[in-house]
Amino acid sequence: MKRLTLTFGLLALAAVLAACSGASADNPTSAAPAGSPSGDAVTIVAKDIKFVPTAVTVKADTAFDLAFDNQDGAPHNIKVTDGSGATVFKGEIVTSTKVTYAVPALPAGSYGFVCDVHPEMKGTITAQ
Ligand SMILES: [Cu+2]
Repeated sequence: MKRLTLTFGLLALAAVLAACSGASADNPTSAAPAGSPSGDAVTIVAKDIKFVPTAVTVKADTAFDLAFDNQDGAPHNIKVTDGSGATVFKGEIVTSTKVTYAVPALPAGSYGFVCDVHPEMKGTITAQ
């Protein structure tokens, strides 16, 4: 019984540590305006089952950080597809949180982005 208690205590501690480190990583409160192509960072917000903005521009042939701010209680992600519909990037599905996706360099062209959970949530990415 004592051993069981100790094991549970360690698990609880690990859970607390994981929660803490996650929270601090998610809290750099630098508020760049959504969608502005400032530098190499791009922000897309998901709110009310919609993406804001629905069109973003990035630098071609340059990997970039895509800040994804899901403000909904519903799960969303961002999947990037090329002109033929092939997936070129797939972000993890998150709920009520902000994450940063590392998107690989995109050759110049037009791309689509969509939520895997809600196919009606769509937008376009222009790499130029
Ligand atoms: Cu969604």
